[in-house]
Amino acid sequence: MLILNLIQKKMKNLQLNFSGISFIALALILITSCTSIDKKTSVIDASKIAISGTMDAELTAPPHVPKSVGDRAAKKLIVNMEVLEQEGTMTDGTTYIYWTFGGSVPGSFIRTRVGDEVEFTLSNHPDNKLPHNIDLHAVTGPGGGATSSFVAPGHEKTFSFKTLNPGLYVYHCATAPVGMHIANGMYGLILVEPEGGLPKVDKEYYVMQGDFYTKGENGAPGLQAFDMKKAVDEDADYVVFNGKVGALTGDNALTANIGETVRLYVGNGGPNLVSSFHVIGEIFDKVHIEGGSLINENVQTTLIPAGGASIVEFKVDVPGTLIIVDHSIFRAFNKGALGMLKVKGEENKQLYSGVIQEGIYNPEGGTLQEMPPDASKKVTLKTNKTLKEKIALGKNIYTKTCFACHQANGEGIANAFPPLAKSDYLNADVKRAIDIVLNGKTGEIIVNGTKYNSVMTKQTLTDDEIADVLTYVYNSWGNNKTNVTVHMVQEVKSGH
Ligand code: HEC
Ligand SMILES: [Cu+2]
Repeated sequence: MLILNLIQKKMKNLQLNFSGISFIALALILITSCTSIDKKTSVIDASKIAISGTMDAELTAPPHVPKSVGDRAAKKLIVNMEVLEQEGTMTDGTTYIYWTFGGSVPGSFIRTRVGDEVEFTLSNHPDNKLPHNIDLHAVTGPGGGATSSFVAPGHEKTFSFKTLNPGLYVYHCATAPVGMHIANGMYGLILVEPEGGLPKVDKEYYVMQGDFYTKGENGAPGLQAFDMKKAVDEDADYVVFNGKVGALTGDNALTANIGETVRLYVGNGGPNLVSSFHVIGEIFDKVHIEGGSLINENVQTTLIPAGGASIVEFKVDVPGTLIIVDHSIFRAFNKGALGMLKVKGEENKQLYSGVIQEGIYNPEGGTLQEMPPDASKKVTLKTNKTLKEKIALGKNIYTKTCFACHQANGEGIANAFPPLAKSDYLNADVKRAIDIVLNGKTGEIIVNGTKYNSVMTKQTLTDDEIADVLTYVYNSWGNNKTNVTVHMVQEVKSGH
C-alpha cells in the first residue's frame, strides 16, 4: 500500500513536471513565432519602401562623413566609386602602395537610408595593375556585390541593391588574394540610416582601424612592400587609424567644443586584428553594438571585430586632448593606433579638478623614522641643495618617472621615445625642456636627426622635482651640464 502510494505520488509529480515543461515550451514557441513574425514584417517593410526620385551620393574621405539623411524619402542613390592604387605615407620616411576605394584609406564614406536603391558603379583606373571588386556588408545578395562588381583595370561595372537593414557596415575588396587586398587598404564604411535618420548630434567623424604588414620592421624607411608571411602570421608592423600613423594626431586631430555631442563611426577593416576601441578620458554614453540597432550605455571600451563596426557617442564636458586608442595598448604606443580629439572650452573644476594638492606620502607614518638608506629622500624639502645633491635627487626621480620611456641611460626607444642622451633638442633650449616636463608634449619633433611624433603626458612633479630631474638629465650622458633651478621652472610656468 505504502509503495503504491509512493508511486502514485511520483506519478503526480511527473505529471506536474510534464505539464510545467509543456507550458514553458508552448510559451517559447509563441514568443519565438511572434518575434520571427515581427522581424519578417520589418524586413518585408523595408523591401517595400517605395523610392521617389534620384540623387547622387555625397562621398567623403575620412575623417569626414556626408550630410545626414534627415527625413528625406528613399531614393535611387547613385554611387560612383573609383579604385586607385597609389603610393602614400605610412609614417614619416616610410611609404606604401595603398590600394584604395576613392583614393583614401579607409575608402569614401557612403551614407544611405533604409529603402534606398543604390546604383553602384565601381570603376578601376586604367593605371591600376589589378582587378578589384567590392563586397558591401550592407548588401543582401550573393557576395555582397562582389561577383557583380569584379572589374579589370580600365573598366567599370554597375550593379544595384536595396538597403534593407539599418546599421553601419563595412565594405571591402574581395578579390583573391582577399587578405592582401584588404591588407593594402581596400575597406571603408557604408551607413544605412533608419527612417527619419539618426538623432542629431554636434560632430560626426569617420575613423577606421587597419593592420599593415611590411617587409621592413615598424619605422624602417623607404617604400615598404607587403609581407605575406607576416600577414598570415598576424604579426602586424603597423596598426593604425585612417590608414597611417598620425592620421588623427597633432594638426590632424579631431576637434569638438565643450557641451557638444560627438558621434564616431568606427570601423575595423582588419584584415586580422580585433579592436578594443577606447577613448582615454571619456565614457561612451551610447554604443550601437557592432554597428547594429542594439544600444548599450556607459561603455568604457567596445570591441570591434575585423570586418565590423560600431557607432559610439559621447558628450564632451572637459577641455583637453582625448586620446583615441586600440586598448591592446602596445598597438597604440608602438604601432600607431593612436588618435586625438581636442576639446576646447572652459574648465569645469567640479567635473575634473586636475591636481588639487600634492603632499608627501609616507607609508611608515609617525615620527619614529629611520634615516632613509639613500640620503636623498631626507633632503627633499631642503632649499639650498648643492649640484651634487640635486643630481642624486634627480636620478631618483628619473628612475621612478622618466625611465620607463626614455630608458636607463637616456637612450630612448626607436620610433617611440626620443633619446635624452646627447639630445640636440634637449641641449638647445632648457626652457622648452622644462615646458615639456611641466605640460607634456605632442606633435612632431626632431631629435638628433630622427623624427618623433608621439605623446609625452604631463608629469605630476613639483617644481623642485622638475628642477632636480632635469639637472640630472643635463648632467648625464654627454649633455651640456645645465643646472636647472626652481626659479627657472617657475618662470616657465608663469610664462616668462
Ligand atoms: C610615457 C612615456 C614618457 C615619460 C614617462 C616621459 N617622457 Fe619625455 N618624451 C616622451 C615622448 C613620446 C616624447 C616625444 C614627444 C613628441 O613626439 O612630441 C618625449 C620628449 C621628451 C623631451 C624632448 C625630446 C628630447 O629627447 O630631448 C624631453 C626633454 C623629455 N621628454 C624629458 C622627460 C623627462 C625629464 C621625463 C621624466 C620627468 C620624461 N620625459 C618622461 C615620452 C615620455
Ligand atoms: Cu582589390
